[in-house]
Amino acid sequence: PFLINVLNHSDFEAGICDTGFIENNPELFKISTEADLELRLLKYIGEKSMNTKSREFMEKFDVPVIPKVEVPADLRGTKQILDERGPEGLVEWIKGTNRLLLTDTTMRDAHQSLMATRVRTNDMVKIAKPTSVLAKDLFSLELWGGATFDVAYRFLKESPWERLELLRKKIPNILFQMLIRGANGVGYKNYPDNVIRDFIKESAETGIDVFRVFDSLNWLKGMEVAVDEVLKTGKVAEACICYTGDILDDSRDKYTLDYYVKTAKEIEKMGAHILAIKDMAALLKPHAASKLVKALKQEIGIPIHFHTHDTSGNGVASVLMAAEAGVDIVDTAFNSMAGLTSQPALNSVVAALENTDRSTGLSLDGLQEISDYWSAVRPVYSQFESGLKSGTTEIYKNEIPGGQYSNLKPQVESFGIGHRFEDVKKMYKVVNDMLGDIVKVTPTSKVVGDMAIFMVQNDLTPENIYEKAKDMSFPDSVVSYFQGMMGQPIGGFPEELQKLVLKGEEPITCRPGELLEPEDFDAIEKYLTDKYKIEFSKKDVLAYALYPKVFEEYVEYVSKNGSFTKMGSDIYFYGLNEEETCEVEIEEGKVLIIKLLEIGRLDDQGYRTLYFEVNDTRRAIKIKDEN
Ligand code: 3PY
Ligand code: ZN
Repeated sequence: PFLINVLNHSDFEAGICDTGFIENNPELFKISTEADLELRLLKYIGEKSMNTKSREFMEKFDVPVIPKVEVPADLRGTKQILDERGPEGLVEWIKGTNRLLLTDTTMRDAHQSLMATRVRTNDMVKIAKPTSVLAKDLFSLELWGGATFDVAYRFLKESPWERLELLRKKIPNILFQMLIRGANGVGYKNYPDNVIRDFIKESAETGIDVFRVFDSLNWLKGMEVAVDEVLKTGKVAEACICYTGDILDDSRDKYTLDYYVKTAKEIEKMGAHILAIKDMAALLKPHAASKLVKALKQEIGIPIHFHTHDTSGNGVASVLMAAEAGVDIVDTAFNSMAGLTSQPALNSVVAALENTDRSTGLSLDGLQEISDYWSAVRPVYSQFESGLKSGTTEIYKNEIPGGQYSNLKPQVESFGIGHRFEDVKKMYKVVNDMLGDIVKVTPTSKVVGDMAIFMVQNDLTPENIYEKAKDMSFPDSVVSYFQGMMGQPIGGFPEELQKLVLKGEEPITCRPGELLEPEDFDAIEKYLTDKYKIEFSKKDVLAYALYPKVFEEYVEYVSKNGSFTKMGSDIYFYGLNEEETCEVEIEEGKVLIIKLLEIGRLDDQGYRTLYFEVNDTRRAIKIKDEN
């Protein structure tokens, strides 16, 4: 690139150059970083174009239409209510509102549960402004937390913090909500208290308003630190009862109506502003939803927010019955991103309640445009979908959470036993029974999933495991669970199995945070700065504290290959076909028009030359053919 800059320089062309030419023209080097950016971009697109098997699907992608909107000068929403009146004022407002309030989960749980959390920031940012106008009467947008943090760094090579900042700028009027796994933060294990506290502080400062906090065993101690910290930030603390079992089935006596009411009362006592019923595996049947909400409404005074999935096909029915029973807020997703393992359909709920006393106040025309946008975005991610084509009542048996379902299949495949997915699902229930019927949600759902895969892989059964697995080491998550590092399950651990897994090690019974040394953030910052010779923010340090390996791999990837966050997702995943053109924004306002002219013949070293046209200039680049 440097040589090109020299040759293109006007002084050089005019022959006016002496020995000071290079020293006097520092821009020669500046342009070279741009050329370098271009080179890395072509390399990325070239590799995808040549080596992605499913590139032929490209033609089927429609260009998503971004609705045109005028932003009114007085655009207001729930965010302004919180900012002006504080969380207590917001709670009063919710209580005084009779319309059913809706949360849209498209940018968090919906894609987590449908397509393994792979939706990229770019696709979210494009629809952000229209969402702020056309869906201004939503209660909140759930768009952060859960698995999005990890997946953004790990698979999409983008910063989840940057995603939050960008969305916040474009949506100033609707509450932003995140899911936080209590002491497990946005990870799969307990973290030291100062990691949880500082993470919440930083998230609140960056734009999160409503923190939905849960514990994966409904162990209230596991939520205490997180709820306490949210209360300190002045944001909204929404604490969960995770729903499992079936309150309509008298033969299941572990998770009864009384159990949920008692837990909800304790949550109210903790100081939570809102109670969430977190039905992560879509087990709360319509009549059970009505029964539970009615009972809770009688026993607690804080608003109730209902979260469910549609895996059984009963999701909208459960939402409507909860609404009739007086629930305040429900989670839904725009229709094209709803249903099955995702949330019940937002537009359908809005339509169903029009002209009733629980009418949502949202306008269907605008919501349709947003749904159409997501409908065109979705096919790009089809490679990550689970293949589930219809609602299934089998979920009432295996109790697999929606967010885990779309991940479980690739996980099973990665162990080379993809053909035994059905066996793994059956084993999931067997393992749950072996553990004494536990609440299953991240990370305990992963414990059950990992253990189920381990059992299928090794032909283990509840009967032969004590003999056959005597000398086997169990998956890390299973060991950590039995050590007590994810908290204490209701009814305790099954002792014999615990002994088999721990092999003599003593489990803990206190809160893991009491034993974990506080994280030394300054030491992390020093380590990262010394190693990579660039500046790291508190956000980066927290990301490292949560996911050291994943974060470092992200830093290394971006410094080696560049950042492709502004590239359209079709190109990002599939590259270009010959003769096809795309536009890529390399920085704010700077766009490259890239055409793939031809993929050349295979040379004897296994490389091909790819010919591109970039803003009318021809470029050639050699790439290894991995096919
Ligand atoms: C998560 O923890 O990511 C979940 O979605 C749990 O339901
Ligand atoms: Zn969920």
